[in-house]
This record gives sequence, C-alpha cells and structure tokens, in this order.
Amino acid sequence: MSYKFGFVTIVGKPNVGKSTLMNQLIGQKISITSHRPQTTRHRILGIHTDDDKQIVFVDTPGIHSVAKKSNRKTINKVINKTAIASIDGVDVICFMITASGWTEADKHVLKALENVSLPIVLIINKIDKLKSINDVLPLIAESNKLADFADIVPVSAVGRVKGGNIEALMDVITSRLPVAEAGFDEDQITDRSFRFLVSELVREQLFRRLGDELPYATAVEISQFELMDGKAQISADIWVEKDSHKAMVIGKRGEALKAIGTSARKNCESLLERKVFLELFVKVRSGWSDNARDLYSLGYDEGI
Ligand SMILES: Nc1nc2c(ncn2[C@@H]2O[C@H](COP(=O)(O)OP(=O)(O)OP(=O)(O)O)[C@@H](O)[C@H]2O)c(=O)[nH]1
Ligand SMILES: [Mg+2]
Repeated sequence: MSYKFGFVTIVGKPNVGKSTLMNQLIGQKISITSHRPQTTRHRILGIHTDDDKQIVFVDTPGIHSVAKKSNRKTINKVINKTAIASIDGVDVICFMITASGWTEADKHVLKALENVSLPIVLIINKIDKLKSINDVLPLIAESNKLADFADIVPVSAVGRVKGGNIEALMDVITSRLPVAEAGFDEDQITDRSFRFLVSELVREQLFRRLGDELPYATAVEISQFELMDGKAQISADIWVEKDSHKAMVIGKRGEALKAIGTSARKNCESLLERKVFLELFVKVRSGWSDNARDLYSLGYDEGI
C-alpha cells in the first residue's frame, strides 16, 4: 500500500474542543485545554505517525468575531490571524462544531472558509452530551444544507462515547491525503520545544484555576530552563497587567499560586519524564496584551 502524508488544520469557534481532539488523535497531551473559550493562543502541530501514514494536525486558536467590543484588543486580532493563516498549504480542513447545534459564531467561521477550495470535513464534537446518539441526525441534515462538506463525522473528543469515533475520523482524513513519504521523523510529535510546552502547561493552570477575565490578561515567559539527568530546573514569569491582578494570581497566603505551581509541575513531570523543580514569579507589565512589541517578545509573533 502507498504511504500517505499530509497536513490537516483544525478550525472552529473557541471552546468547541479542537485541542482536546488533537491530543486524542496524537495520543499525548501537547495542546492545552480548558473550559474557557480562547485557551489556545498559538498554532501548534501534533504529528501522528504509523505504518501507513503520517498526519500533521494543526491546532489553531478559536476564531471569534473581532466586532465584539471585548475582542478588539491587539492580541485577539493576532489570534484570529494565526487561525486563518493556518489554512495555507494544508490538504484537509477539519471544521469543528458541537452537537448542541449551529450558532452564529460557527456560521462566522464557515463564512471565513467560503472561498477555500480544500476538502472540509465537518466534525460534530461532544456527542457524549446527547441523550441518544440518534439526536445528531437532524444536525447532520441541517449541516448538509449549509455547505458541501467532504464528510461529516460526529465524535466525542474526550472519548466518553465508546470508541468516540476517533478511528472513523482518522480513516476519513487519511482517504483525503496525498500519497507521499513522511515529512517528519517517526518519533517527532510536535514542532514546539519542551520550553514552549512547559510555558503552556503553566498557562493552562492559569486558565483552569483563575476566575473571570483574569486568565486573559496573563502571559507566561520561561526565564530558566535546565534539563539534567533525571531532573529539570525551571523558572517562569507570569506576566499580569496590574498590581491587583498580581495579588489575585498569588492569592491569600500564596495559595492560588501554590496550587497553580503544583498542578503545572505534575504535568511538566509527565511531559519531561523526570523530576521537575518549578519556580513561578508574578510580574506586572501594564498593557502587554494591547502592545504589538510586548506581544512579539512574549512569543505572539505569527500573526503580526
Ligand atoms: N463533554 C465533552 N466535553 C468536551 C469534549 N471535547 C472537549 N470538551 C471540553 O470542552 C472544553 C474546551 O475544550 P478545548 O479543547 O480547550 O477547546 P478548543 O476548541 O481548543 O478551545 P480554544 O482553544 O479556546 O479555541 C474543555 O473543557 C474540554 O474538556 C467532548 O467530546 N465532550
Ligand atoms: Mg484550543
């Protein structure tokens, strides 16, 4: 049989489960996830390799409407650009919605894909939330009327439905890929460095543990990263915009920061497969999320 190799981007509005699906497809956590919209801020590759194919998945930040007042900051425009630019040069687009049905935000993403001539596979995620699997049928019929999708695949990215249909999705995608030799080493699972992945694991805890708008006004920068035999010494700066935010990240008697550090350290240990010493510092840099120069220095360089 001929080997297949290609790029597949996963797009959709925020919070539909794109990063969860990518981790499931790769079989390893490389992209952070949370219950909050706009968790993913950077494009990240996840590479699946087996005997007959290599698929490079591109996880992207959720595409949102910049018209909304709360989204007008520079960082949100940069994030949208990153997601839309990710379509360039791929073989298949996976467009994700959820089983709860089409929303205006989903239709906004569909519109962004209007003039794209690539096959678009519609993924209907979170089918585990349906009372009966048959409840997805009307949504499939409605979707067929909205656009000419190459395929429509209902899935449960968290794998709560038996099988979750992930294998079926893999097969649908593979059938659309060109015959070509693998482009990456078989043991490479992402294009990102451990250093980057660690900064994301810290950011993930900020998204999971801090309330309200606070996570959106934070960024993480690794200041020390030393991998040694059997252990790692890592320091990270958590950037916030105001002193009051700093107090909230640290929490009463430092409890919030401690909890963030403990969870992030555990995840770092399973990623790096060694003991990790993680030190976190909270620092104030006002207006970083609205300043292109600050964004560049914090790693948001793709869309500027
Ligand atoms: N019940 C259920 N929850 C899911 C499923 N897939 C993802 N989730 C949850 O949905 C939330 C969002 O998941 P993410 O993977 O972070 O979503 P995303 O589309 O990457 O979000 P952004 O990066 O913000 O655009 C998380 O709380 C996930 O646990 C699923 O199949 N079923
Ligand atoms: Mg994501």
